[in-house]
Amino acid sequence: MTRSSTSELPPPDFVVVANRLPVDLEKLPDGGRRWKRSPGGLVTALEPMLRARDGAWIGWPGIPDVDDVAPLVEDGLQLHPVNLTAAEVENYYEGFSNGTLWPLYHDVVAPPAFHRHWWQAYVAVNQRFADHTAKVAADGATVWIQDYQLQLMPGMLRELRPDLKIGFFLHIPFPPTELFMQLPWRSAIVEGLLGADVIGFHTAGGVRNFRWLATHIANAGPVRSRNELTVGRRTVKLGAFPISIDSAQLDALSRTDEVGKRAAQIREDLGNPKKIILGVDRLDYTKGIDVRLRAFHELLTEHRVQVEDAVMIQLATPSRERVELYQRMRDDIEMSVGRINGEYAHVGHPAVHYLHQSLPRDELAAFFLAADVMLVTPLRDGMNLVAKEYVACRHDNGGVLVLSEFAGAAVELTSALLVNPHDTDGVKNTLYAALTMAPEEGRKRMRTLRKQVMTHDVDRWARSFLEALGMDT
Ligand code: GDG
Repeated sequence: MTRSSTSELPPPDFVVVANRLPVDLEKLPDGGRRWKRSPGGLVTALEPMLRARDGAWIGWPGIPDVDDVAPLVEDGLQLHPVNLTAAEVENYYEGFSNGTLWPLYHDVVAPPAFHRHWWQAYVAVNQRFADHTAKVAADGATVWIQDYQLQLMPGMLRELRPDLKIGFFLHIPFPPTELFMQLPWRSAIVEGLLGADVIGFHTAGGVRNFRWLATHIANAGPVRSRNELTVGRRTVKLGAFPISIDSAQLDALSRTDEVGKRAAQIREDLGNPKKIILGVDRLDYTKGIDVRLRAFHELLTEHRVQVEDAVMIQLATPSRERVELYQRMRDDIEMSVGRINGEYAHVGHPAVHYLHQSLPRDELAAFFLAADVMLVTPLRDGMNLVAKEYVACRHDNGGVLVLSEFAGAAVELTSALLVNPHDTDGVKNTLYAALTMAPEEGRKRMRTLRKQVMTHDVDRWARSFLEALGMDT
């Protein structure tokens, strides 16, 4: 990694703004600090375009109260840290973003909390991001703002810099209007978003919900077409841009000898069961981990599945651990795992293997390759990349994907076995159908799924959004 100061570079004409930078700042025991890469799908997709254009990324470096961190350049990419105080992390991030917006936008599967001091922090932090971006971006630059933490920013930035092209993409669902209307600050959010030239959602449902709100509770004028609104003298485009993964890279990784051998080893370590059932999620109450544990438990209780034949693995990445609701949910899930194992495990053969850990990417690919049935059962999910990653890893056309109708991915992955996660009998019977599916039908479905995932990757997603914004990709 080559690093230098940003003062040597021209102002960027392509800027990505997200709550987090693609690198994390870490405090060392000796009081020093160092940067650590935190690669995610978004970074992989946007990095080549950012580097090709002297691009910049603006975001929080992940630890509070560090206002002395200078911008840096990493391999040609400018990184601009925005500081958050410890109180702002609590009120803007854990509070308004994850305690109000996250549950509200996920169909209130947990009750959202409405606190005025959380909202005030959200306004202040969005303004800081807007001020910072206004200073950094070149004349006429393209600015792409990411996700629910920064919904006020498009409007704030337009006030400061009307010359910019501003795009906004929401990574989580945009909720039904009746639920959104609960939000005391609903008009401010819709008007903030309308500051963008293009507002992107994962699905057409999100577009519909937003269009209704824009014309009923905010300052949008007549609808010019299904996907265009008039706001003052501007036209705001709305669109469904289903995000994806780096499909080719994951396909190649899963074809390596190392991953193939590791998948075989996992199977052997589990005692060569006939079927391996897998779940992979951030430990979040929206992901429906409890739903699939219940379905598996009932299949065991009804003797339709024997523990000698089928084993379940749940990989749960630690997430939002400071939030009380997440701590309680973790306890509940761990209690269910304990109960199922208490009733059905044999010594040396648990029914459910549960890992509350984050695993390296190649290890994850090996689990995908080893799993006969992949259970993706969120109560609501913007897209769900895990479903697409599973498909990308199945170069052998093996494996069956069980997918919630309430994940954005269900719009594209129609050859999965689709389930309603609120219907326990439905999930249970579908899991049973997946476990007993004729291999030829499984392969046929997987081939169709792979056609979709391999041709619709994250690069295509980014390009289609940026082209809608008028950028020459
Ligand atoms: C939000 C929206 C939308 C998980 N465990 C490990 C690990 N992961 C990786 C997965 C996947 C990612 O994390 C999770 O992505 P999801 O899409 O499933 O879910 P969210 O984190 O909730 O993402 C979602 C997404 O944004 C993009 O717009 O699809 O709807 O909620 O890539 O593989 N990665 C590694 N070790 C793990 O243990 N390395």
